[in-house]
Amino acid sequence: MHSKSVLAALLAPAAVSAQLNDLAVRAGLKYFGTALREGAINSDAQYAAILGDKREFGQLVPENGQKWESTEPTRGQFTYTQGDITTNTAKKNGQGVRCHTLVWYSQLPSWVRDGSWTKATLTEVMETHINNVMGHYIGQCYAWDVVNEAVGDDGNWRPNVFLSTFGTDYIPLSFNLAKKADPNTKLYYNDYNLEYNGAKTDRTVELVKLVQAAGAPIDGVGFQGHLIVGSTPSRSNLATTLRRFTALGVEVAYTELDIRHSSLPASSSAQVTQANDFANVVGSCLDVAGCVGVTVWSFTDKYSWIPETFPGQGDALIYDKNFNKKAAWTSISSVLAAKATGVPPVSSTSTSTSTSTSTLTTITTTRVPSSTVTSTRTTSAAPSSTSSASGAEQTRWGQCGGRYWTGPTKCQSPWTCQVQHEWYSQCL
Ligand code: 9MR
Repeated sequence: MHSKSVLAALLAPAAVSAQLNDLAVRAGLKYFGTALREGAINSDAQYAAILGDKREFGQLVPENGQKWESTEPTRGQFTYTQGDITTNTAKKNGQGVRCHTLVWYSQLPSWVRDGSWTKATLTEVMETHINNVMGHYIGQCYAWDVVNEAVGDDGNWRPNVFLSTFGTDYIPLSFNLAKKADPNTKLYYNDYNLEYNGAKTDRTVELVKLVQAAGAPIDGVGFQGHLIVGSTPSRSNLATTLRRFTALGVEVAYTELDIRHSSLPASSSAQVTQANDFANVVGSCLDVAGCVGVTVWSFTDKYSWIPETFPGQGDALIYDKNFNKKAAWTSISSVLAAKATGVPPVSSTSTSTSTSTSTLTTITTTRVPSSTVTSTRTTSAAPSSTSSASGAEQTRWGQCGGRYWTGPTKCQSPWTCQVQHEWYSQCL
């Protein structure tokens, strides 16, 4: 290489893509992550390629592989085949891991759930389980969801074998056992519907105080973020709710984010709403010191728990079933880039000068076409930063520019390359 170009390469800023984890880190978060579906990673190469790109997802969570029914289906017999899929994938790709979950009423084998226990015998069972599982993954988990979903939807303590044996004492007990098993990981309480700031949220505030009052360690609260398009709270209300917990001295994160359409197919305006809902959730995390990251509960509509649980609903994620980036992906990218660069999202088609949240609303609206999205795009959703522009034309919705972008800069007709922000131009 010519010495001048060597020098130029050395002096160039580290290549940063406009992908979500890179932007999230530049925006001050620790990661942007995704759940890993154990059944898909070895059978779906496109899924594996996007999930394994750490510029896009800096952190993985096993969707099911570390749960009690997977790790200790029979008393005293531990198996890590499923859980290791995630840690091995993360290791291979240089990604971090959130670990999920230890003490939960669901996906709990019947030998625990239906056993007849005293405090002493159930303590022994919990201690053995926590020691083994945390011991196996020691040093690999940024955080562990120690207790999951201990509060019912009505705000009362959720009935389960742990509550009936110990009362709420099982909660600080679980955190104490976890601390002994791995003193260096972050210990989280994790639940859904905390975002609405209602009775369930109040009880969860009480839970954190109860653990702290018992002298047990708790480092974080996970907001699962299983939300509904059009019913997602505003960015400022979400931030207010997150702050109820950071005020108690714990960190917070969105741990299982998805925003489902309640009927399908989603109209184009519902897709705009979904994009704005995602931007508001991610934006609220950016607005709160102590919100460390966002994890989506799978990234593609091809693999999601929702249709099984809520028939007729879904398309709740940021890539569609064919691995095309959705408007929701773009809106998240915009809100992260705005924070990363200190520049509110701007659009060549927007003249708004209002605050970043409402500007984003305007911009996102301009990004989504009036017809139903029927993208036929087949390009990789994670374009390589080393690919050449060499005359190739990007398809509708694809990236066509932005700082450090080295992929195609022209769009297929009739789409034109529109600047969304410094980091991202898109064929629209
Ligand atoms: O996504 C998980 C799905 O594959 C399982 O069938 C389901 C069983 O309960 O659990 C799903 O993940 C849940 C997570 O572990 C805890 N919060 C709610 C998630 C969605 O149900």
